[in-house]
Amino acid sequence: MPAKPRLLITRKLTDAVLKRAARDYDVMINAEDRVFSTDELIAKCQDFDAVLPCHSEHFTADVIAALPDRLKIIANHSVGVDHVDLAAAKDAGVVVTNTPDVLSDATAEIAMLCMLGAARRGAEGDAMVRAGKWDFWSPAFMVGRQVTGKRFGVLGMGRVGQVAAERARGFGMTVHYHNRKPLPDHLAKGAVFHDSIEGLFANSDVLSLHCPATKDTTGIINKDTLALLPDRAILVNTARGNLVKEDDLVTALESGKLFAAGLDVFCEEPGGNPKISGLKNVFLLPHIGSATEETRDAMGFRALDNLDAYFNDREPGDRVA
Ligand code: 8YV
Repeated sequence: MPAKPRLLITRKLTDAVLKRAARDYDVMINAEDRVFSTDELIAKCQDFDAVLPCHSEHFTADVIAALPDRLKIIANHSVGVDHVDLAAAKDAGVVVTNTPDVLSDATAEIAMLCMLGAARRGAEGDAMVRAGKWDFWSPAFMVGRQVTGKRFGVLGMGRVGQVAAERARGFGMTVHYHNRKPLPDHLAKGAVFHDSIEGLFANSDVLSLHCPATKDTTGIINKDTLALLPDRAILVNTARGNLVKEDDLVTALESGKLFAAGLDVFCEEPGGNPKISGLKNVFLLPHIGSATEETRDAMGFRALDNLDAYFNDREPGDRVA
């Protein structure tokens, strides 16, 4: 690399990542670690050759149009890229990269936590003990659903979905999935392929969402598709909130059509949905699927690997636009 390229890092990354970034780039960080408004994001980007954002920064077509000519790469610290208008980036000649693989284990762990928390009434039990309201016990007390032997349905059997399936097998579950195409046997590992979501949903005692948020998948969980699930199924979402029509989810949780839901993501973030958090049969987390020490380092390093490639005239390994 000639002179150090100027790099804007929009959120607080780990010390190890910032140390490496400062070694190789002329770095500006967001010391307050708060989300920039759209105007701030545009203004901040003006003096930079590259930006390393999180999913909290929205690179809409308008933002991309307002980027300076010198800024030619958005190296995301996320696997999801629904916060970036990829078509607009491509038209503007701005390279976009993401961080796949390195967060699959952490996110699959959170999917298991959400599944078990929902099935075994984890939030309800925790709240009761914490509030000093645990004053009764009986064999009929706090009885949940067991996942052993049940069917784990994966919508989107990509990298995270495959690890989640592997973890679910550890609980004695059988795996069903829907993708556009069946996986080769060595990746499917015996999981049953369904060529339609109708087929998958009808065979999912637990349905776990692992597909990206696109115009085709927005609202894919709605009153019609929830009706396809077996009665008393469990929904797990560690992917993106807008895959789910939240009002329809609330109705299904209130009616008992769904036994419970375990959710790490919401349409409104941060914050969540008060109609959902008012229910007993939910286990809720604040979008922490990839939030482990190991994975935060690995995501930051992967984003820097992509930047290093770009600034050394190599194709970034994780280019998505
Ligand atoms: C992150 C995520 O929390 O990678 C994604 O798509 O949603 C999460 O892993 C986040 O984007 C971190 O920047």
